[in-house]
Amino acid sequence: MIGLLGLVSGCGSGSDGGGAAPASTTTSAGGGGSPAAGGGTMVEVKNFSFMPASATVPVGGKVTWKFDDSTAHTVVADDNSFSSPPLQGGQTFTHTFTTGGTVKYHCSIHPEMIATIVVK
Ligand SMILES: [Cu+2]
Repeated sequence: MIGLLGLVSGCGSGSDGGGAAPASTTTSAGGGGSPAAGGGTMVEVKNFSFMPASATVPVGGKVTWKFDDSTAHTVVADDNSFSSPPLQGGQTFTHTFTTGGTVKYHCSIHPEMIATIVVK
């Protein structure tokens, strides 16, 4: 039997307006290198906050942060299990969560920007 892995997050609201940036960031972290097209959870970094501030992903799930603010932000786990460089202007950063638990993270440039990923 083939489990129907959800195309859950499908197409958002249509009027998204010109996302022209080709997300061809060279990831250093080995592996597949397919752009985070299928699946995964998107967190927007905008207006000095993470939206949603708490996101839930399954173990093995991917979270992609999209940096849509006019100033650079980072995504850094409080336990330093992952971190991004400063990003902005529509750039993205993806991390795969392989262990269950609650991961708190923040922006190292603006420490008041905090949020949580729940992995289960
Ligand atoms: Cu920031």
